Amino acid sequence: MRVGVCGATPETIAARNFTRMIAAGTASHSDHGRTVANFFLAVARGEAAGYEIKDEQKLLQLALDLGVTIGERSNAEIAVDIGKIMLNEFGKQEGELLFLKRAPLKRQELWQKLGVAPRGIDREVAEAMHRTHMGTDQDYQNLLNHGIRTALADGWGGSMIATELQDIIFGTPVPVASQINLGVLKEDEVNIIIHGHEPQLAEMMAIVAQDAEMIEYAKAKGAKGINLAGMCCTANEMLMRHGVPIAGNFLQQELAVVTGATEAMVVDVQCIMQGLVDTANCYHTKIITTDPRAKIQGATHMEFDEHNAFESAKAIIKTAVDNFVNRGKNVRIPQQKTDMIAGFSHETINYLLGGMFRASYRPLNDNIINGRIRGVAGVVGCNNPRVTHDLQLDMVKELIKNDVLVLQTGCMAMASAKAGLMVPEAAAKYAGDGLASVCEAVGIPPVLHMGACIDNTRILMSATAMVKDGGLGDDISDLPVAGAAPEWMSEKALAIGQYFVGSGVFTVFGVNWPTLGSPEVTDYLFKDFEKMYGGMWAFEPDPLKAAQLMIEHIDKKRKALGIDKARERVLYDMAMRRELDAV
Ligand code: XCC
Repeated sequence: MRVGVCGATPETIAARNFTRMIAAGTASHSDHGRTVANFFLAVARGEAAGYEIKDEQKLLQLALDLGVTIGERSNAEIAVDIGKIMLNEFGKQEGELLFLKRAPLKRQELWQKLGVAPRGIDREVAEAMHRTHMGTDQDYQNLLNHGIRTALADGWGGSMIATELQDIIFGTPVPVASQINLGVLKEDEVNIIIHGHEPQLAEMMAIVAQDAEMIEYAKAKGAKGINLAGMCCTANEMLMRHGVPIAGNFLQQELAVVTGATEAMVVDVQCIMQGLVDTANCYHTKIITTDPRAKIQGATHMEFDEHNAFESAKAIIKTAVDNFVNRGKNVRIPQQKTDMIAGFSHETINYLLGGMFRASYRPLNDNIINGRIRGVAGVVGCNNPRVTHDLQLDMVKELIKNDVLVLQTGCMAMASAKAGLMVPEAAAKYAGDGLASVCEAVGIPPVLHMGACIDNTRILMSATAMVKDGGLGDDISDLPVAGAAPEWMSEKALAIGQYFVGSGVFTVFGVNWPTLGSPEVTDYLFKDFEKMYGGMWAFEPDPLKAAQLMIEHIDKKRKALGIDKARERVLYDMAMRRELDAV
C-alpha cells in the first residue's frame, strides 16, 4: 500500500483534505455570520446610523426562541440581548449550539448519540484544523464525523445566525419581481456592480444610489442616472429584499467588465476572482475592495465603515460616477435579460401556502401525500469553469418535469432564473401536471428562489417545518427530499452538502469528487453515512443522471412512508361523510 512518509494512509489523507475543505467553508459562512452579529449589535445600540430593525415580528419570535425577555422592553433592548447571545455562539466552548433545538427532536437525539452536536462554531473549525494537522487524527471515520460536526456548526450555526439577523435588520424577503443577466446594465447610466456576499454596504448603496443629490451629480457627469446591479450572493441578498436586478452569476463577473459599461465593481468577501483586476485594466472599470479581510493587489481599497455607512457608500458611488467620463467608445451590453420572481423565504412559503391566519406547510405536505408533488429538491451552489456554464440546470428541468418542487439558492438559482424557470408561467411550460396544478393554484413558479448560499438554512427550516406539520415521518431523513450542487466549486458548497447529509438529506454533487483517491473514504461518505445519518453523499457529473438519482431517492422515501401510489383526490358526498362519522 502506498502511504505517506509518516505512514499516513490514502484514507487518512483523503479524509483530512475533505475535512479541511469543510472547515474552510464553515469558516467562511460563519465569519460572515459573525460580522452580521457584530453589525446587528451596533444597529441595536444605535451605533450604525441609517439602519434600523425592519422585521419586528421576526425579532420577537427569535427573542421567544432564545428565552430573551420581551415585556415592556424596547426593540433595541431586546435586540442587544439577542445580538450578545448570537455572538456568544461563535466562541462557546461547551454545551450545544442553540439553533440545534430547531431541528426535529429525533434528529437532535441522533446528533447527541453520535457525538456530533457542535459545541461552538469557532471551536469546531479550530478543532478540524488541529485534527487534520500532521500526526493527529488518523482514523478516517473519526475525522469525517468531525466533518459533520463542523458542517452542522455552519448550517445550524453561523449561516443560520447570518440569515436570521439579516432578515431582522434588512427585512424578511417577500415575493419580488426583477430581471437577470448582463442586459440589465444600462448604456446611458452609471453602472455599479455589487459583488460578494455580505449585504451591509450594498444595502446602504441602494439608498445612496437613489439619493436626489447623487442622481443630480451623475447627470452633471453626462449620465441619465445610477444603475445598481448585483453579482454572486450579494446580488441574491439585494434581489431578495429589494428586487435589485442581477447582472450575472459567478462565471459572469469578468464579462460584466468586458461590456465596457461598468464604472465600478464594488466587492466585499468571497468568490471575487483576482483576475478581475487584470480584466479591468483593459477597460475603465474600477475594482473597489471594501473589506479589510479581502484586499486585492492592484484594486482600489475604500474601506466600508458601518458606523459611518452613508458617507462610506456615498464616497464609493461618487468614485463610480466620476469614472463615467472615462468610459471608452467600445461599449457592448448583451441584450439578454429575463424576468424573474424571487423572495421565497421560509416564512413566505408558509404564508403563501397557508394564508395569513393559518400559515402552515399543511398544503405542501397534503400535496406530497396525495402525489401531485412527488417531493422537494434543493438545487444549489456555484458555477464551475470545468463544465459548460449554467448547463447543469438541465437537472432542474428534469426534476420539475417529474413533479419535484425545486428550492434554490446561490449561483444555481441565477442559472434557473436566466432560463426563465422563476416565473409562474414556467409551471405550465416545464413542470409535470401535478406540480403545475399546485403552482397554478398558489400562483408560484415551480422553482423557488430562497436567497444567497447562507440562506440554505431557509431550506433546513422548510424541511423541518414539513416534518413538524406531520404526515411525512418524524425526521428530515424520512422526507421525500434530496439535495444537489451540480456545478459546485467552492469549499462552502462542500460544507453545505455535509450539513445537509448530517441533517438526513441525500445529496448529489457534480463536476468532480474530492475523495475518489480513497475508495474506503468514498464508501463511508456514500454508504455508511446513510446507515448513521439517514442522509448520504453521491457523485454524478451528468445532471440528468443525477436528477434520476434524486428522483429514485424521493420515490424510495415515498414508498417507506406508504405514499408511493399517487392517490386520487376523493370528493366526499353527504352519505360518505355520514359513513365516516359513524366509524
Ligand atoms: Fe460563490 Fe455565493 Fe458558489 Fe456562487 S454559489 S460561486 S460560493 S457566489 Ni454560493
